This record gives sequence, structure tokens and C-alpha cells, in this order.
Amino acid sequence: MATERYNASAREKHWQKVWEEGEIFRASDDRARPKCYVLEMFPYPSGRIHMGHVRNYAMGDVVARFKRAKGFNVLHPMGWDAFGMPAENAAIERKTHPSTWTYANIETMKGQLKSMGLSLDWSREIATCSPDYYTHQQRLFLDLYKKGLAYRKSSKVNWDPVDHTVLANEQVIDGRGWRSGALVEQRELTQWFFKITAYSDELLEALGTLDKWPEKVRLMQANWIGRSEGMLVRWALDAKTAPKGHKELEIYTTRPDTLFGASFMAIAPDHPLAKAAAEANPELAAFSEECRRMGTSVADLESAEKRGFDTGIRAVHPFDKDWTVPVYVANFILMDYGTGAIFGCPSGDQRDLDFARRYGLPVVPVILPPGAEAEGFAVGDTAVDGDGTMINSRFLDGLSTDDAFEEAAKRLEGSRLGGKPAGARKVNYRLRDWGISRQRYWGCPIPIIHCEACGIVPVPAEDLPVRLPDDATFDKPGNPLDRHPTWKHVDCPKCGKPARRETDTMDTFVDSSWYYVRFTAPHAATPVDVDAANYWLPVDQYIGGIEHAILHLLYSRFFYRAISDAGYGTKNLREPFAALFTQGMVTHETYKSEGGAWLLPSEIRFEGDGEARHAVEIATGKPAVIGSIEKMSKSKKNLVDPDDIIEGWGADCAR
Ligand code: OW5
Ligand code: ZN
Repeated sequence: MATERYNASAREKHWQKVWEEGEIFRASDDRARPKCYVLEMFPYPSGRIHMGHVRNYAMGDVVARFKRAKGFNVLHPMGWDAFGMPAENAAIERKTHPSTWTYANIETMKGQLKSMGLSLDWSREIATCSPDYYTHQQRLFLDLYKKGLAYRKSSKVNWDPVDHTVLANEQVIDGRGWRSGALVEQRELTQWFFKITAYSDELLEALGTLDKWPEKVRLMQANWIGRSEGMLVRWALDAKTAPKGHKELEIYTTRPDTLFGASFMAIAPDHPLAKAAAEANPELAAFSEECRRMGTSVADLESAEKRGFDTGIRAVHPFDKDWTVPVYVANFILMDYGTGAIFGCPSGDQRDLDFARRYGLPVVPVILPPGAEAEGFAVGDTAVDGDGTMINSRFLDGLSTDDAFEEAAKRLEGSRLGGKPAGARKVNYRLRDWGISRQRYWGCPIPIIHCEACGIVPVPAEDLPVRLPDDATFDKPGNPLDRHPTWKHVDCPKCGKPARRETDTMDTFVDSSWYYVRFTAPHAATPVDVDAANYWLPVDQYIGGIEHAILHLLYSRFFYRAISDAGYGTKNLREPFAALFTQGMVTHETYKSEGGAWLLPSEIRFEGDGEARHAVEIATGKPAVIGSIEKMSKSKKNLVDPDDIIEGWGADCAR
């Protein structure tokens, strides 16, 4: 709506050109000035800018301009989180190359960001898919490898038997491959991991220092790390029922105080005891196989129906040799958490209660909640998992849950089984090491060579980058790098004999876990310019969506520490983001035509004001229905195109 008095579009274009030519948003090298590093989460070059981006980048821009006006040397850069599956999928669907698609999107979106009039320092632009960026990431990988922070181990993956490809957890829908619809299998594959668990305690402890982070995000991270103080407890197995060679079962528990409420044991399908029992029991073997088919993620396990299979094995209660409980193989126990075995106390844990009700196992209340009447107290559909006073628990009766924990722990530590204490205190974490291997083309190649004689050989630094081949094919499922006719065949850098390249690429979260470091010296010959990092970091204000509250932010907190410990020592800076602001979803009213079809906001006009306000479908002149305010989505058509606002009202107004 450009008026004669002010033509926003023309004036803004003029000034944007003046800004660009004067390089007025370029961060200065003057290290004597106080600095301020303002950063918004960099975008995936997915096609076009949406209102979520507009909101994100407008907020950061306000902070950057304010700090600049206050005299700070401001760093406000922008770049592209450019690797990942969408580009590969686009290549498959549109018969183009991931690189072509990605760079075209970057150009479009860069133009849109520029038209927004953001005060960005474009001289520092980064695209993670460029060898200029990923060569340094490969260097960092090798540094981490040298430090033992990157390593290989065998782990379970989702395998699509029709497409012959590994699937990410989010590509498994109801146990089936998203593209083929085939039942997904669990396969063991050797994959690369980063040792984030080496920092579990530090990452948890340091959350306490992040006083400019939302409390909610700190809590989510703490829960994700999931530190618990508990005990390893060894239960003897009843010899008459146990497979040969299996004398005991070690479980992990955070609630030894509830041991007298035990009514079953549950073990993972891959627990050695479960495997031994399955050898003699085809029905059990089939059940375990079915469990393996479920998704591997914790979320999958939490949402799946809790099911078990009685192995017939009986375990002896650590406080009463005449009391035995049945051992079940259960679909909700993970082999890599604790010992892959638990004892079930149905009255004190909701999951155990649901399981006990399903399989008709005893439910003995052991905790009396504060204020409840002991006489006739019973547990119904809800377990008592909080604090209270112990009941039905012999020598623990009358103690508080905390005191009962201590008493039970002491007794377990003091009693012996097979010559060793029956129990030992142990801190456990829910956090697992970060699996970074992806069997994909459009990612940073892992700079490793496999040689039959020498084993794992790092690519020598002078041979970096390991470039992606341009001539990959995307016409069939599977890893294009693996099926490329020549790319993986190289000579071993150590012995010179024929060897083969690692064909896995890195998870794109690796790319985004250090880009904020690279922005401080984007053209440096080494991954990190320690002086520049020391001056600019930490980021003073980081802004982004809440969907990155856990993984991206935790990986960044880890990676920053890891590269610092791998030799890019910044002055004891451990946290990359001093302050964090998380934005919510951009929302808009929804509209429907008389016939019930969704309408775009641009397809209606309003008439009347206040109570009389109503919508009319422009095309038909008929009344339209104004619906609820929802987050913007393609399906509900409640979308506003940022270009239309900028075009019609100007960039200042849009921001
Ligand atoms: C937008 C934020 C997002 C992030 C930033 C970049 C969205 C907030 C929620 N590259 C990673 C990334 O997230 C970041 C790394 C650091 C890991 C919307 C979304 C929304 C969505 C769609 C539409 C409208 C509004 C319309 C769709 C139309 C289709 C035709 N949000 N609010 N509203 N990159 O590019 O996804 O969290 O901070 O900015 O986002 S990103
Ligand atoms: Zn060799």
C-alpha cells in the first residue's frame, strides 16, 4: 500500500543498497571494543522463507541494531544449514542434484532475507555443504578421533528390507518403512559415535550457570541427561529354573526402598539371560524377535503397549531366600540402559502397575502417601511413585522413603552373594553417546579409510577435504556413496594397498553444533581461530525455535567443549550460548468457505468491525467462516507469505 508520501519499496531498496555498499553491518576486527554476538538459528535452505523465519530473524535484528546503537562491536552473521535428507529427497523426486536444489534455494532465500532489510554481516556467510566448511569439520572429526571422543561400535539400526536402506527413527511409521511400507527389521551395524557421555555430569552441572536460559529448556536438558542415583542389585536365580551357567541376575534400580513390593523381574530381549532362555523356547524366541522389530528410540518404547513373556525362570529376593519372583522378557526394557534388567514394583511405578494388571501379578502397596490411612490402604489404577512412609516392608516399615533407601542400600552392601556384596550404589545416566553415522549422500563425509591390513586409518590432514563426488545417482534407495563405482576405492595412506573409504556421512546436527564458532573466523585456515573465538564467544544472545531445546543445544554444548579439549583451547569457555530466547510457533486465524474448504487469508476480505466483523470469500462474494487461531500450516492454508507483506507494506513494517 505504497502511498505517495512514502514509497516503502523504493526507499528501502535505496537504503539497502547504501548499507550494502558501505558494508555498515560488517563486524569490525577492532578487538579493543566491547563486543556483542547476536545469533539466530541458521535456516535449512528448504525453499522459501516462512513467517517462522521472519519472526526469528526480526527479533535477532532488533537486538543487533540496539547493541550497535549502544556502541558495541556487533557480530550478526547468517548462513545455511545445507546438508540433509530433504535435498536428497528432492533430488529423487525432481531428478535434480541435491547441490543444484540446495544452492537454488539459498539464492532465493538470501534474496528474501536481504529484502527484509536485516542488519546482517553477509561477508561471513557459511553454507555447511561447501567444502570450505566441511573440510574443517573433517579436521575436527579427526581431532576428536585422536582424543578418543569419536569411536566406532556396533549398534542397532532400523533396516528396510525392501529398500535395502537404513532408516532414521522418524522414517519408521508404525513399524514400517515410510517409502516401501515394508516391516522394518533391527540390524546390527558398526557406526560412528561421539562420546557425549564423557561430559554427562559437566553438561548437567553447568545448566545451573545458564541464568539467561529459559528454565523450561534447562529442565528439558536435565531430564534428557537423566542422572539418577540408584543401585546395582544382584538377585540369585533359582537353579531349578535357570538356564545352565546362569546363576544370578543383576538389575539397576533407583528405588531399593521399594524392594518388598517386588512382584516380577523384567529383562531386555537381548539380555544374555533372555537369549539363553529363548534357545530352549521357540515361543519366547518369536516374542523377542517381535520386540526387536519395534523402533529403537526411547520415544517408541515409551509409547508402545507394555508386553512381556514369562521365561519360567525364578529369581530369589535379596532379603528373603524363600521368596521368588518370575522373570519376564519385556518389550520396554532397553539393553543399553542400566543392566538391561529391572525388578518390577507395581504399587510404586505406573509402568510396572500396568504390566502387573495385564499379567495378573501381585500388587503390594509399600508406600503410604502423606495423609493416607494405613488401615486397608490399597493401590488402584494409579501407582504411588512419590515419597511417603514405608508399609508391608518388614524392617523398613515406618521409615520415610529416603531413610528406607539408605537402610536397604546399607543392608544390600553388607550382605553377600557368591562372595561379593549383593548391592552397590551407582549413578546412572539416561544420555547415550551420539550416533553420527548416516548412510546418506548429502552430508559431510567421514574422513576415514578402511584397510584390511592397517584397520581404521584417518585420512591425512593434507588430503582434506574428502569431497563428495558430483556424479552420484539418486534413482534407487540405499547409499549413493556406497554404490558409486569408484569413489570409495582408494589406496591406504599407510601401506599403499587397495583400501576403501568410509561411505557414511555425518548427522547434520554435527554441522550445526559448531557453525557459531566458525562465524567468528569464517575464512581461517584452521577450523577455529582461537583469538577470534576468544574475543567473540560466547554468543551473547541466541534465538531460535523451541524444537531445538534438547538435541541441537545439547550437541552444541558438548561439541564446543570437545573441540576445546581437542586442542582448540578457548580461554576456559565451556558454554557457547550465554543467553537463549526460544520463540513459539507463528499462528494465524483459519478460514473456510461455505462449502467447508480451507481458504487462504489472501482469498478472503473482511467487512464490518468489532461484533459485526465478518469474512467474505473474494472469489464468490459469499460469507466465509472464521475459524480458530492455529499454527500456520499448508493443510489449513492459514499462511501468510512474507513477500506479500514486504511488497505491500515494506520491510520495516514486516519486521
Ligand atoms: C525458524 C524457527 C526455527 C529456527 C530458525 C530456522 C521456527 C520456529 C517455529 N537449521 C535448523 C532449523 O531449524 C536450526 C539449526 C540450528 C539446527 C513456523 C515455525 C512456521 C512454519 C511453517 C510456516 C509458517 C510458520 C509455513 C509453511 C509454508 C509451506 C508452504 N515456527 N514458527 N512458525 N532451520 O529453517 O527450520 O526454530 O530457529 O527459524 O529454522 S529452520
Ligand atoms: Zn594399510
